[in-house]
Amino acid sequence: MSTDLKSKFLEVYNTLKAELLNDPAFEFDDDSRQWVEKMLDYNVPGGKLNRGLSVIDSYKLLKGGELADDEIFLASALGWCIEWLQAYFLVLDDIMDESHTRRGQPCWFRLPKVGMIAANDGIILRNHIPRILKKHFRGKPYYVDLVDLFNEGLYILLRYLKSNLHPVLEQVEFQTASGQMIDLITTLVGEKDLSKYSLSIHRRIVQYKTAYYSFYLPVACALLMFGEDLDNHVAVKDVLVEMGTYFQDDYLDCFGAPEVIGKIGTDIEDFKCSWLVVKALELADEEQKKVLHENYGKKDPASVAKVKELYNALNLQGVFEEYENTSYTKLITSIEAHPSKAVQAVLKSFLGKIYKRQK
Ligand code: GPP
Ligand code: MG
Ligand code: MG
Ligand code: MG
Repeated sequence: MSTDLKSKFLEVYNTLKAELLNDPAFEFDDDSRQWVEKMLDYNVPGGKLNRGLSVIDSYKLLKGGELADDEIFLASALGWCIEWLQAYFLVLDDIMDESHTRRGQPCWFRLPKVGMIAANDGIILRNHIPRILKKHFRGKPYYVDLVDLFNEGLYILLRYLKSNLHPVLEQVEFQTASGQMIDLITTLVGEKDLSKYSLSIHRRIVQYKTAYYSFYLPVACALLMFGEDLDNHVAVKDVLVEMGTYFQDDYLDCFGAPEVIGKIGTDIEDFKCSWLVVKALELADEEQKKVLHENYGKKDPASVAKVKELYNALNLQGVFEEYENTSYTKLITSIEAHPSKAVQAVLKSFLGKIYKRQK
C-alpha cells in the first residue's frame, strides 16, 4: 500500500467525521458535537486500519490499474465503514470482556467520564454506518447490496418484497453478534467446564465473531464496488472465512507484546475458548490437565502465570508456528484453484498481511 493511498484514506476520515458532526437529523450543540468528535477520534482511527485499507487494495487489484480520485474516495469511505463497524464491536466487546487497554490506551469505557455511556456510543457508531452509506452510495447500482451487507433490516425487507430473486443475504453484523454470543455463553460464570472446550467449538466462535467482518467484508465491499454479484463468489467467501478461522489472534492475546498489540490479553482470566487452551488440553498429560482445570479462568495473576507456564512447557509457541505454516500452505492451494488471477491476487494480498503478523 503506497503512503499516498494511505494518506488519502486518512483524509477521508476527516470528511466523513465532519459530515456526521453536521448531520441534519440531529440538532447538535457544542457539548454533543464535542462528545461525538472525541468518541470518534478515540475509537475509530487508532488501529492498524488493515480492514479499511484492504478495501482500496482489493479494489485496485480487481481493477488491475490506477484508481481515479472518486474511486479512491468511495473505496476509502467503504473501508471506513468497516473501521466504524470494528470500533462499534470493540467498544462493546471491551465492556463485555472487562478489558483494560485497547490500541495502546485505556478502553473507552474505562475513562472516568465515559463508563456505561460507552454502550450508547457503540450504538451511535453502529448507526453512523448506514448514514455514511446513504450519503455517498445512494444511487449506485450496488447500494442495496452494500446496505444488505452491513445489514440494515429495512432494506433487506424491501429487497425481499421487490424481487423474486432469492438473495443470499450476508448479514455480517448478525453473524458477528451471534459469534460474540457463543463466545460469551461458553464462558458463563457458574458453568465453567473446560472439558466442554474443543477445536470445533473454538472454530465456530472465531468464524462468526471475527472472520466474516474482518476477512470477508473488506473483499466483499471491493467486489460490489467492482460490479460483481456476491452470489457468484461463494468460493472467495469460503477461502476468506477459512483464513479468518486459522489466523485468529488468540495466540497474540497471550504471547503478543502488549506494547506492540496495544492491549493486554484477558483470554485466560475470562475463561475464553481460545486456540491455546484447546491445544493445551489436547497435548497435556493428566497432571498438566489438573493444573489447567485449577487455574484457567481465574483473575489472580498467580493462576494466570501458572497457565502461561504450562503453555510454555507444552511449547505452544512452536505448535502455533507449525499450525500457521500448514494453514498457509493449505490456503495457498485453495487460492490457486481460483479461476481468476485478479481474485487470486486479492486473496494472496490479504493472506500476506496476516501471515506471521505480530499484531
Ligand atoms: C472480539 O473478539 C469480538 C468482536 C470484535 C465481536 C464483537 C461483537 C459485538 C456484537 C459486540 P475478542 O474479544 O477476541 O477481541 P480482542 O481480543 O481484540 O478483545
Ligand atoms: Mg475482547
Ligand atoms: Mg471478546
Ligand atoms: Mg482475542
